Order: sequence, then C-alpha cells, then structure tokens
Amino acid sequence: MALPGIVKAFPKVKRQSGDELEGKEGPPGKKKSEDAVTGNFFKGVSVHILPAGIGNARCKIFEKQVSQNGGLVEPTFCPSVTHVILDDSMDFDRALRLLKVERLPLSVQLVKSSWLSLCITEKTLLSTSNYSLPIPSSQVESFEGEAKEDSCSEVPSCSLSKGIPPPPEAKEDDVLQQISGEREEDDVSQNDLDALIKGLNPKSEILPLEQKPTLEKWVCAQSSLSKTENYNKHITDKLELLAKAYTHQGDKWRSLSYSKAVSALKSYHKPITSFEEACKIQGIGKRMAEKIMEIMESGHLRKLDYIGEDVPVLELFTNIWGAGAKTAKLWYQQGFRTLDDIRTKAQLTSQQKIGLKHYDDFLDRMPREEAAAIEKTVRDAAHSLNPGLLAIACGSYRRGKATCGDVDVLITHPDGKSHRNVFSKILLNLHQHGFLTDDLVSNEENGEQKKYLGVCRLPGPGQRHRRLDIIVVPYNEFACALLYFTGSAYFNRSMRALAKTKKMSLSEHSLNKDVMRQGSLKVSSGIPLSTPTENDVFTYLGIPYREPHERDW
Ligand code: DCP
Ligand code: MG
Ligand code: MN
Repeated sequence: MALPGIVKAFPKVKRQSGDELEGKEGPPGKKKSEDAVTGNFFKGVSVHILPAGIGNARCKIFEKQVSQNGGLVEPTFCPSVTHVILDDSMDFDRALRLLKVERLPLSVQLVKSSWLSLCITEKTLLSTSNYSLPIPSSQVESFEGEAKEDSCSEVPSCSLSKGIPPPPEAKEDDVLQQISGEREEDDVSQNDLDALIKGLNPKSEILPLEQKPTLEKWVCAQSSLSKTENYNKHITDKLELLAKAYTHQGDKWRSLSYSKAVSALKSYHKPITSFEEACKIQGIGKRMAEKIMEIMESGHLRKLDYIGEDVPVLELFTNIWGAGAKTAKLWYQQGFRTLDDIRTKAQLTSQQKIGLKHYDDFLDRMPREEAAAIEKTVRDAAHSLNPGLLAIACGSYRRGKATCGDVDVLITHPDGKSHRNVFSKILLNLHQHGFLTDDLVSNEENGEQKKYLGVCRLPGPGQRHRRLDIIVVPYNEFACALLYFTGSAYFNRSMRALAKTKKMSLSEHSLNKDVMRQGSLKVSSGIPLSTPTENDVFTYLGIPYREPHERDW
C-alpha cells in the first residue's frame, strides 16, 4: 500500500539500542506537530502494535498518538485488543507467529500501520477495509489442531504478571503424565523434564537433523570440558532475565522454554546473524527466533519492559529455603514486600523459619575446601560407627567446582547390609557434636534410601552455616545413586532422556531395561540391570564414560 506522504510523516528510524531510543519520539522536526494532535477519535479502539518492521521509534509515536486520542495501547496481545497494527509488508503467517497464536479471535483485525498513520493525520477513525489483512482461506482450515512450534508453547498474556494459563497441551499435569520419573517431586524443574528437554548439544545443531551422528545431540555423551565461549551473550543475558522472571512468577513452562533456548545459544559456535540461522538451532522455535532477532536488531527485548514489579520481591522470597513460587506469590498478595514483613507478619513453616534465619549464609557458596572439611566431618562420624562405611561428597564438589552451594554426602556400605540402621546414629552423633544446627528434612525414605536435609557449621570462629544433604543408600543402588547425586541436574536429565530412547529408565535407584511405555506413559517398570559402577550405566547407554568433572553441564 503506497502512501508516500504518510510514510514520510513517520519515517523509519535505523534501529539502535533500546536505551538509545528511550525517550526519543521520532525525527526532531516532526515532534511538535505530532504532539499537537489530541482528540477522542480512537475511543473504543484497543491496539497492540507488532514492532517488527515498524521500528521502535515509530511504535512509540503510534502508541503515544493512540493514547492521546482516547484509544488504548496493549503492550502484549490480549483479549481486549481490537486492532493489531502490523508493518505494511507483514504477511499473515508471520503475524500469527509473532502474536504467538494459531487462530485469531473474530473480534480482532490485523491492520497495516499505514491505516494508523492515516487516522492520525486525518484525526479520524477511518475504515480499515483497505488496510486489514484478509485471512487466507487455506489458513482457516490449518489453524485447527496445528502442531505447536515449541514444546513449551507460549500463549499471549496481557502482562507477565497476569499471564493466561498455558494451553491444554502445555498443562503441567499432562506433561507430568508423560514423564516416567521415579521421583514424585514437588519441583517440576527437578522432575524428569525430558519430555521437554532432550538434552541436545547445540554445537552440532547447524547440521540438519538427519545428518547428525546420533550421539552428538546428547549432552550426557559430551564432555562439559568441550563447552565453548558464549558468542551470544548479548542475547542470552536478556533471555536469562526473562527466564528468571518467569521462574519467580511460577510460570515453569515459559521459564523452561527460555532456559532451553539460553543453553542452546550458549554453546552455539558463533554469533547468530539471522532469523533463519536461529531457527535452525535445535531448542529454538520460530517464536524464540523472533525474540532473538528483536534483541539483535534493537539491542533490546520489549518483553523485559513488562516484567512486573513483583519479580524482585518474589525473588527475595523464593530465596528463603522452603518457600517456593506459590508461597512467595501468596505472601506478595498478602501485601508483604520485605524480609522484615515476612519475619514479623507471615505465617512460616519450621523450614522457612530456618531458611530465613540463615538467609544470607544459604545464598553464599562455600569454597570447596570448606566442603571437603564438611565431608570429612560426616565421614568421621560414619567411621566412628563402622569403619567400612563409604561417605562421599557428590554434587558440585565431586564435579570439581571451586565453590559449592551445599554439600551432598552419599553413604553406603560395600557389604550390602551395614548401611541399615546407621542413618539416625550418624545424625545423632553429628548433632551431639554441635555440627548439625538445624534439621530441614530429617528422614525422607525413598525406597531403601534415606535422606537428610539440614544445616551444619564447622567449629571455630567466623564459620558460616551451610546446607548439608546426607543420603544413605543400599550398595546395589550405589552406582545409580552416585551418578544421580553427582549431577549436574541438566546432565542427569539428558541421561534419563537418552535411557528412554533405549526402552530403559534411569533413576537414582537403578537402570532398568525392557521398560514398557504406552505413548510416553510408563506401563511396566522393566527389569533392573546390574550396575556395580557408574561406568556400567554409561556402557549400557552406549555412551563414553565421563569423569565427574566432565559432567558439569
Ligand atoms: N539433582 C537433579 N535434579 C535436580 C536437583 C538435583 O538431578 N533438580 C541431582 C544432581 C545434582 C545433585 O542432585 O548435582 C545435587 O543437587 P544440588 O542441588 O546440591 O546441586 P549441585 O550440588 O549440583 O550444585 P550446588 O553447588 O548448587 O549444590
Ligand atoms: Mg550440592
Ligand atoms: Mn544438595
């Protein structure tokens, strides 16, 4: 639609960083006359502007003009929107992708930006008939039941803080049903999210899928030492912020979708330069690629502007051990904004009281030397009871990290029976010596495994309280438990997902073969394989053995 005069009135501004554009409303010479336009002709109109192709500067002008003239501007596509404004060259397909919808509600029109320009110049609400995008008949049919681009679909929401619930196919229950995790976990991110995360190694993802050597796509088949420099930090930084915001708001699915894209981008071998290139990376759907393009082109992600002010508060609250996204949200709704509010007004579980008491200590990671001293204390207590017991610090410590968030000690006995009855005795001993200061979970039974989550402090001045996890396992489960507690969590998810593709299932108890699944629902748990060592698990799965420090994904 050629409307030279109008295009001139709102010339495209070469995209710069979002910050640079902040506060600028277009070419200086035009500002005055645009500001002068006021009226009510957009009354009843609620627009959502798709910035792609329009440019940030023109978007800002449009937004201002619409609201100055009685209309509403919705920062995201939500049910109240009556007109979606598009760049004149935008096609229907791409518009739907950008809106993240498969169908358009009948109440919404897709209108070219030249219509909006003309309305503003004419100071009248003009007919959209020559400017609205016709819906192609072929597309009308294909909307129904169309497959989603991303496994973690996004749906439009009016703001981050009040998102519309995920569509049926992304609902938590459904996805959990598809998961064959042995653990019933409170935290979905800890669960076997392999239904969503395939543990792909993005380094290989420039190749078309069919050309890929099968193992290369599995994180667990690669050494984490091969991790490369992050060539797309300018993009991942922003996507990570959004992932974190969604986590704090309890939106696991969106958060996961962004985290997945972040890890794919982080190990991509070069800076991304085009939309097509982004789309080719496994773990990045077209919607995510749109966002990546937005950051590339404008240096900014508009979605970040709509992160609710609740996010930093929710983060403050969820950093209290024992408080998850739901509790944090409840506290926020109750009007609490600070830790002092929580301390004085919130109803706390005994775990949250401990979490609050050691708030700063728990956020601090300890040097690995301190983790070694904690491991030794637990080992000594175990040996005082039975010198044959094995006590091994797993987790980040075993992976060789320089700092550890907590210490995860695994205890077992090679005779296969002396692990029984030591659990409470070891804890009693450690309590009596004043080493354990608080208990969070003192005896969680998990089959024949027993688990303690608590707080310890090394003797001497200036020592901080540290989180300590102790797990006692039967020796026949030793290798799988060791593998599990060594992690990383991401590495574990990849390994479990790989096991699934081989009709096996991997848990902290065992590696089972001949597992029967109907669809992705497990109907028979199969037969446990004998895995005396971690190496056996790798061998059964057909991947090279990785030392713990190579599992730090
Ligand atoms: N684990 C897992 N999935 C999770 C959480 C844990 O598979 N969602 C496994 C792998 C982890 C191990 O348990 O490595 C220990 O859990 P931690 O939370 O203690 O994590 P790390 O020890 O790896 O890191 P940190 O230094 O933060 O403690
Ligand atoms: Mg740990
Ligand atoms: Mn731990």
